[in-house]
Amino acid sequence: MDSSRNVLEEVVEEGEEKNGSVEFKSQLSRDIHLADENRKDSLAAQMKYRIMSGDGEATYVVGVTDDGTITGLERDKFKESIDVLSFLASEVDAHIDDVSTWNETNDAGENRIVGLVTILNGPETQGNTNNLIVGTAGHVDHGKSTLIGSLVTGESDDGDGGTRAYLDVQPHEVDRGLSADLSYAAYGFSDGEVNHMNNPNRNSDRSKIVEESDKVISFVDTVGHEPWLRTTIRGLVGQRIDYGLLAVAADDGITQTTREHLGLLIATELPLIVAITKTDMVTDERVNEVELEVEKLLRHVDRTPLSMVRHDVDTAVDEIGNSVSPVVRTSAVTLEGFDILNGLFENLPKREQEKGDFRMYIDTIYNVSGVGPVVSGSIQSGEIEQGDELLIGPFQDGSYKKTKARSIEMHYYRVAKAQSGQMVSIALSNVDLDEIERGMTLHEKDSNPTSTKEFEAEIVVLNHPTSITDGYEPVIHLETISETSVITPMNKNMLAGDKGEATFRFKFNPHHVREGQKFIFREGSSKGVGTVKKVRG
Ligand SMILES: Nc1nc2c(ncn2[C@@H]2O[C@H](COP(=O)(O)OP(=O)(O)OP(=O)(O)O)[C@@H](O)[C@H]2O)c(=O)[nH]1
Ligand SMILES: [Mg+2]
Repeated sequence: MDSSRNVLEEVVEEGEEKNGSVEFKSQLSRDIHLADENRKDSLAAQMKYRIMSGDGEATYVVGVTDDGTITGLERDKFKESIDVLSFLASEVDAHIDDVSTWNETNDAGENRIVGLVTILNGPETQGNTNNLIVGTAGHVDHGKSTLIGSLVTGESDDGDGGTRAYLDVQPHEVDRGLSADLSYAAYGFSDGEVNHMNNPNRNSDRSKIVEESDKVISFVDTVGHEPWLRTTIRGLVGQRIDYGLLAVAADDGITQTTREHLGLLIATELPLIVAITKTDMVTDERVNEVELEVEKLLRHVDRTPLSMVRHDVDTAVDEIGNSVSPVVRTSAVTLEGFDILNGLFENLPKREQEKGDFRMYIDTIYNVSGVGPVVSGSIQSGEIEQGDELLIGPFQDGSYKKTKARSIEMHYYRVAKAQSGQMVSIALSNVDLDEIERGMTLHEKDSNPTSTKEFEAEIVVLNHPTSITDGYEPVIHLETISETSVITPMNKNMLAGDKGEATFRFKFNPHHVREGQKFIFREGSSKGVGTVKKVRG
């Protein structure tokens, strides 16, 4: 128990003054306190009043009844109460500055939590702008999730799926030992120290990383299992990834999936780090052999391998780019190579960011009860501030609709502002959950966003069993858009390896498409990459 418990006792002793800045709450729940507009408004008004009474600072005592009886709350209910307070604070342009907690044992001998929450007027300062987004790729079971799990926690793996559990959280993933959806994790650096997480599944651990680090590394962990290629592509083209991290297991070596994922990373022009994983499982000779294979493969796609056995982190940081790719030997069991990876992530620069109007492609849509729809994705350009009016769309008829950013979070950490290259979740108002779809965009309110059904592109056919002719209907993956299109090549009958021009028409919905965007198209085993040349409307 915290020795400063007398702080709590003093506050409780003084009680809730009618005109003061202290408010007691036994419990706050989304369903009761946020679902009803009247109740929500009056709680927000009360908070505003408390903040004013305290000259910009209010204290909420959570787990204590109006008359000062300390009842405490179970962990989940306490957390939900804090979430509700955080939401109310954002409604009145304030933020939670600090939460102190104490453990109480109730009469039944159960462990309960009481907390003192300090709320300050004004929005929170900007979240971490110094950040990197790293996307994983590689064959199924080659150790992607394990590498990320061990990196962010600093814990070694048992070689039997121990640390990937932090990334594979859905029951069917745990059962089968396969990642089935994208997962996200983060760790950070401050003053040369690594800030690890104890448990990446705990939202509070993730928000702490953002709060405490000078630089935050966010990972998008993709999936290696072939049937989920669509998800892998979504992870690699749908976020503003700064670096790709390709895992190649030292025992299996390079596989067809390795080649395929490398192809995707190269097509999207991402700088790349190759991690040879599981070095603890094989002999040194075998590791050398796999590294040679990797070097050969990289040269084949016009990248120069930079062996981290022979070069240091500074050299890699200077040289990495679209031509040079560092190759690092790693083991999640012995933690070989982890210093090098940490050194790289701490020092690698973020890719250049687009300035201009705010724009974000929506990746995932959540419903948070009492709050409404929350969308997540990486900001493509510009800045966003809590309270900004935005446009969302395009809808079926090509139109956009007004919405508003009620609040913004980075890895569960509430921020007042965010900018291009950051991965955020944005709570929206004036729009219904079932109207929003992945692939839609958010824009600054006066930016007049376009909507497109048809565009011209320059394409390269990577793999196609026969020849591409009119009427071929591939799925286009462009940012977070993934939709069937009808292709009309300018030069008929393009074969694998051919370069040319083609027109694409989305089959169902219009989307926001911009000149210069890169995309991937595929149907079955055939694939190609393209660059948008002209948007036709
Ligand atoms: N010995 C040893 N085992 C490892 C290492 N890295 C991963 N493993 C084991 O390899 C298995 C597969 O690892 P995952 O991290 O799930 O592989 P993945 O690439 O994420 O697989 P998918 O997400 O399904 O594509 C797990 O049982 C891990 O414990 C390592 O460095 N050494
Ligand atoms: Mg995985």
